[in-house]
Amino acid sequence: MYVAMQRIRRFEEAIAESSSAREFKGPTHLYIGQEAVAAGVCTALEKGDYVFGGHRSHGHYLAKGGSMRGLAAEIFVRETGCSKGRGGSMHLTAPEIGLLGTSALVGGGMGPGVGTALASVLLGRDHVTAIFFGDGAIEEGIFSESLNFASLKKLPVIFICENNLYASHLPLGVRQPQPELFKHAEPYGLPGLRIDGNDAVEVYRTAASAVERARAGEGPTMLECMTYRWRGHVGPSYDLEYDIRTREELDSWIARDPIERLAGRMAETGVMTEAERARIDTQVQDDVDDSMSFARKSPFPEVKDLLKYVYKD
Ligand SMILES: Cc1ncc(C[n+]2csc(CCOP(=O)(O)OP(=O)(O)O)c2C)c(N)n1
Ligand SMILES: [Mg+2]
Repeated sequence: MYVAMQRIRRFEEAIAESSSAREFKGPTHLYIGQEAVAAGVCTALEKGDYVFGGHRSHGHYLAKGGSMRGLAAEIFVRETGCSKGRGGSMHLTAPEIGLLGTSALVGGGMGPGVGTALASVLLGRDHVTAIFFGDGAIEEGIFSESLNFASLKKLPVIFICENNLYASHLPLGVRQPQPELFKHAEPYGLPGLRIDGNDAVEVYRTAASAVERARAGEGPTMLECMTYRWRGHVGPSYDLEYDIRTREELDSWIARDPIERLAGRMAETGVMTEAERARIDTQVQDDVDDSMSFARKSPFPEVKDLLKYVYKD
């Protein structure tokens, strides 16, 4: 989980810098600060399990085992990208690792995710589907439809709501009459749990129980993971200039950095020495540098191929 989180953090820091330098076009929603959710959940999944995400899904892709080169090249919209440069940051596909798609539509992963879980059951396979979405997706109709159907059919789904307290520039308090989002699970008859989304171990343990329950045919679970994105809604800035959130609020969440918390715990318990940490970090940085130069050197798709992959033969 430490490696997975560091890969996300360092990769996105490089992307933030590259975005500021206007090296690529297209909106990029950074996940920095939320890494423990992707790392904890994906560590609880098997290779054959499925993942769906949204507009802020670089972390889900990397934690499930997606190629960093493929992600960097996709953000740079190059032919070598995971979606062959047709999708960009918000439309990632990597079926080889079970990531069937991320979507720019808020809540857009829910319908296809529940459908995938239904397919697993109909085909007699024991795969679990994890669907990541933000607190904003609770406000979409597909949220209710998906929880209802998944619960009714006892589908092997984990609904992971990453509650980072904001949907673009609107705080939760001006959008929701009650702030405990996990309670939305109850009327549909599935367990809803709120957990510390900045504690990778807690996320892993809770996700592992939900996965076990799903695989045993006992139905879906909804997890509300309390977390915070350090950067603003879109792009590398911190959104402190808009009078939406305060420096104090941001600092209080930086003090709860999920990476430092896990690293501290690992150091205390003797699981990872300083030297091991330094070796891992160097390797991660080398991978990040390699992926960025791979993306920069890769060709753009050609105009004549614009309609290629629009439909599969
Ligand atoms: C169906 C739909 N409505 C509105 C938007 C515009 N939009 C893009 S991201 C976003 C906020 C999403 O917030 P949340 O789900 O909490 O995810 P976060 O950005 O916090 O990770 C909105 C409203 C959209 N992409 N799709
Ligand atoms: Mg949000």
